[in-house]
Amino acid sequence: MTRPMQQIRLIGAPTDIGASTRGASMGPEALRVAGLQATLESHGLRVLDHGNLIGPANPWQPPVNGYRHLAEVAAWNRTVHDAVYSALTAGEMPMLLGGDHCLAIGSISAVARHCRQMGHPLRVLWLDAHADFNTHALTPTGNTHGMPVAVLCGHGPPELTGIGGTCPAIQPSAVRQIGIRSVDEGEKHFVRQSGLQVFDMRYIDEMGMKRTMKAALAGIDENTHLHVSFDVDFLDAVIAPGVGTAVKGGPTYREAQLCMEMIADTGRMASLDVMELNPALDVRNGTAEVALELVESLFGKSTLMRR
Ligand code: B3U
Ligand code: MN
Ligand code: MN
Repeated sequence: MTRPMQQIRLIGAPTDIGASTRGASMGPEALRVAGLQATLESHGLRVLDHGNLIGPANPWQPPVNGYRHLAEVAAWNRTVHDAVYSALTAGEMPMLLGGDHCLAIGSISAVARHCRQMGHPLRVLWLDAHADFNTHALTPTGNTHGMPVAVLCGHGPPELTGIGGTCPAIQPSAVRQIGIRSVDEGEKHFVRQSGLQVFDMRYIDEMGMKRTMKAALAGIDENTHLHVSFDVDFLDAVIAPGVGTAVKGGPTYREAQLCMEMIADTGRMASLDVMELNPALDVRNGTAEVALELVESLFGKSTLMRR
């Protein structure tokens, strides 16, 4: 923990409006109970908890035209957009506490808007078991937490693609996906067609996490705004059972830790989402604790002084 630190603004988004399982709405509180603010402060970071955003309840209805709860998803994402954008405008580092991953639409569209205004190149690191690149035509579930990357790249309904003021909010070339191991059939073709750079588990197995992260971070410079969208199901299900859609065969604790440390080493992380934590499926809040330990690594916690 060496850098002079920007203030971190915690923004809770307690909803599971885009998810397939209820319970991610309790994610922000689980991170607080695990000691998020005090732990970060113990490393000398300045942290302000802005509390929870408010949005529509989850009506738990079936999909309509390939989307579940589109109006409510749009409302939540507009609110998240505004909260993240005002943190960035205030010069603070937004940390969005999800909530399901559909909320990355609001978060990253705000980050992209800020980057356009400041003239900063944007790099999005998408840490996830899933590509989240479905559309209403491709989705097997209608759940919008399987769609945020596609929406941000301009593929989706205008009430979502337009939230950040410009459609598309980002280009696929800004994104690096890491840890991917569950992609639906139609989604696979669309990922390939879009040119997204995906470092899937096979890549990580063959190359190791060190080379994976070197490749994912290549090309960033001192102007780059690095946004990390951390879906907790990125982690192997053995260490992180408290997520709605756990998938076997993910990064181990050690691989995930190295991934986070290498991100920290860039000194460029300027916004963060911690998503999909589901305390209803967790054991003694252990997944929140693991997520928090990895967030500490993201902010530069290391075993020894680094040269
Ligand atoms: N691809 C599936 C499953 C899924 C995506 N993201 C999560 N689950 N968390 C879908 O529903 O689109
Ligand atoms: Mn996700
Ligand atoms: Mn996921």
